[in-house]
Amino acid sequence: MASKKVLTLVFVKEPGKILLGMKKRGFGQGRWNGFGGKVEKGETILEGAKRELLEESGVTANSLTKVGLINFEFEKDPVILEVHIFKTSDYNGSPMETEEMRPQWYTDDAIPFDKMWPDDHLWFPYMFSNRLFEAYFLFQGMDVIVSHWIKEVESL
Ligand code: 6OG
Repeated sequence: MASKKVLTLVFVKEPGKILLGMKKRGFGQGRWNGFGGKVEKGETILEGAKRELLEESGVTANSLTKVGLINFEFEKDPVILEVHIFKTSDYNGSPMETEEMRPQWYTDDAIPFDKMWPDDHLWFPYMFSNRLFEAYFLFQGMDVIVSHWIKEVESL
């Protein structure tokens, strides 16, 4: 039986640029990504998203905007990752390096997709044009997308 793990992923956005973090350890190590992790028992998805952003980047989000929802499946792994993606331009604090992440600003036209999860370049255009989306990706290992779909949605 497939089980689900609920995770969050948050992008800090300024006009023309986006904050990414180099994952220094654990799942996705060596790749640039947003900030996030598992939602814990007793907290909402939004609370989990804000907590992980603060823990991993030192940034406090006052509000978060929904971006998309992706279900990731990995061949031969019964666990489905349900990742809730948000962005924020409404935050306090300056990004700082933590044990988990090394933050760095990138301009919107110079996103390092070759050093990110291979799904990202497929759905970043939705985020950048403010189109809400749902998506599914089936991975073989960490580098190969076997199948996927993405659709724009009215609400999440
Ligand atoms: P921890 O296990 O470190 O949280 N995540 C993914 N992000 C992208 N862009 N693509 C994927 O493709 C991902 N799979 C997981 C969710 C892991 C963090 O990595 C994100 C979490 O923010 C497979 O707690």
